[in-house]
Amino acid sequence: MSHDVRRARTRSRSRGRESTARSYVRSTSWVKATHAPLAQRPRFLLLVALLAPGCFSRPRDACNPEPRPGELGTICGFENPEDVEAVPAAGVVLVSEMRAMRGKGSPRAETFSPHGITAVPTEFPGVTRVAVVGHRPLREAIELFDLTGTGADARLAWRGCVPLPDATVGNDVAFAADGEIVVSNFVPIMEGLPGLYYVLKGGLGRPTGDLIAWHPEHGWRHIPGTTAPTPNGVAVSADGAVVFYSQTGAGQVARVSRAGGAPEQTSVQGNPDNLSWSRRGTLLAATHTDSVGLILCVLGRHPCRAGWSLLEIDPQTLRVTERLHHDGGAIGGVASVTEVEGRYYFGSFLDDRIGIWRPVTTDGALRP
Ligand SMILES: [Ca+2]
Repeated sequence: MSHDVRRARTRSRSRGRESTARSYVRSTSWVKATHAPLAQRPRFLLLVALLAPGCFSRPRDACNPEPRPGELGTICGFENPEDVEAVPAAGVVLVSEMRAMRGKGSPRAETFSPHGITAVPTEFPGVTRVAVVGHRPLREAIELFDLTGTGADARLAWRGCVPLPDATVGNDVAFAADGEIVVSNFVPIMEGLPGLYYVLKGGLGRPTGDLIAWHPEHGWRHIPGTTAPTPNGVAVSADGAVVFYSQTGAGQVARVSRAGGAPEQTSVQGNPDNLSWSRRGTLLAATHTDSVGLILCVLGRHPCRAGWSLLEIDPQTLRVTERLHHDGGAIGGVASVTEVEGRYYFGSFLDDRIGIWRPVTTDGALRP
């Protein structure tokens, strides 16, 4: 079975289905606001981008979407593809294009700035529920979609949104088995100098946020004990009891009861970003291993050649194994990974391409 790679673009004018969730936005009026002038919008890192104009490195080779086993390939044509999410039932990999991170270029009519993605089957055959962390200028919210169809006929239809609490900025999102949505609250604000302050504070290992969770019956709650430096990737265990999350600024991945408590942490190389589950029930993490290179990329160096690694983490022991390291030459600033049928796709919040890799094994699985 082949897998198309599709962009998680919203069918923005589709009418939201009736929902019993009071926090859902049923009106399409927010979507109509997408045509507001972009010039009025605050831009995260615009200031630092202006401080480093013309910071370009030499162009890279053309993308190679069909690499041989063991080679890292690339698929071009994306804008800041921060997160990737395989949906095997639909034969696709969803890609979020966090376009606001560009910090340059022409204003866009569309204001949707998707960040973390997650997907879960529904009780309706052929329908997958997709949750996406969305940012300003549209709004800070979890946007909900239904994914139907397969392959080239796969479609996303917007179904509603859950606005985030004040003074929270989401990064990644995961569903729990009972329908609760768990979100990493990265920092209180992302825009301007205050946003830069919190990112730097997290980079120094100081707490900037926590995990928050929303349920249709209870609304938002903070998960006790999860305050951390720049909480980032989120994954929930299949039974919903345990949440795993990256503490990017601390260089750690943590495990905590979904009810809250004292997290157990494991140190990893670099600064871990998004998390996902492998087919065999281990955690996959993309981690940034070149902090200086990454800062140069954030300051405007393109193409981005910041190195990264794919880590595999045992959810029981929290033992960490590095499965792949890359110097960033083909794709840099990798922030996410998703596996489907032995292929690994990589997203990057600073690049114009995603990565694709298949280990040199008979079944594509990572070696034990
Ligand atoms: Ca992330």
